Amino acid sequence: MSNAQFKELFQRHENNPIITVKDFPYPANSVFNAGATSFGGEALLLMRVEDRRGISHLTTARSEDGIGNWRIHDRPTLIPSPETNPEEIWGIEDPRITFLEELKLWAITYTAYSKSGPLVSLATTVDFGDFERLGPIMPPEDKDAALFPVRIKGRWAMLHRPVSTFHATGAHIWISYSPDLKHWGDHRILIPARKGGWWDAHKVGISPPPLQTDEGWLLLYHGVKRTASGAIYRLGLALLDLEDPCWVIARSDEWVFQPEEGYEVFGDVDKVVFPCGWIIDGDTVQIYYGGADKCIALATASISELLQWLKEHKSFTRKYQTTFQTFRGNLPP
Ligand code: BMA
Repeated sequence: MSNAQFKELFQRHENNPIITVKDFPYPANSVFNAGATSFGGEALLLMRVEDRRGISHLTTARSEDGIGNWRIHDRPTLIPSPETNPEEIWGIEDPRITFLEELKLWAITYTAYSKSGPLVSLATTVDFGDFERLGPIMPPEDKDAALFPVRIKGRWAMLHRPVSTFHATGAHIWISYSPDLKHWGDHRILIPARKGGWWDAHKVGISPPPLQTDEGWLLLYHGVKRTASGAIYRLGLALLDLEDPCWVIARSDEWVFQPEEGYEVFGDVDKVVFPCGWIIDGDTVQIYYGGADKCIALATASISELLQWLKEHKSFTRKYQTTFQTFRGNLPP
């Protein structure tokens, strides 16, 4: 598979990067890693903005076509609130937005940077003006959380990425369940980081929220490879069973998108592509990703092409369910 073929899966927009701090109505160091959704007939981004102290907050941008003429909120939309939520003392980061049809609201999972490390917090909104904080839902260290949009067999489900001090095994994508969005359990490892020289050895994490397709839940996830000159953040695909997402139907061996353009390779953190949101329009998905922790860029892809590619490139043909037991003895390499 050549890089040219990867480019056919994801087309970078010619105006990339589509948002930088130069577009900002107030001073900031960087804008990146934005959650995305359709709101009021427009594209809405909830962007991670790092201020000039190094602390992140979230700010909305709206656009009719999701490409240009972004209307950026003239001040931070959701700021860390350490007085009420001490876990937000060092900022709030990397939001993933899921519309929960049943509750008629948007749920936002984000990283709260606490004195004990990053953790997963949840807030809800109906208008992206006022937000209700539900507080921390996973203790540190945990991040890269995204909700499924519907209940699975009566419970809410969430992907997330805890990190244990037992580093030997790497940091993996887990799935957990909740009756009420607040109390989470039935935790299990879903997509393990591979080992050795793999592009997704060491650390993996979900990127945008799971996307419901006829063939299963489509996942776009990031994998981190450590090299002598630092980490490289690339993207891969996986597919989960629609009825029971504990079952992994497919996972790509190869990455499908990687830092190549200048705005992806050079920034505050070099060689990072980091999507937190995508917006679906028929068969087209618009993927909003952070470039090198400095800017926001856009790529588009065809969902049917992604599914077809995954079918042809998956690393195994049987479904597997990851449990603690199989994790020890019976994983893909
Ligand atoms: C991850 C997250 C992202 C960031 C990436 C690269 O751990 O913190 O916010 O984009 O590292 O620095």
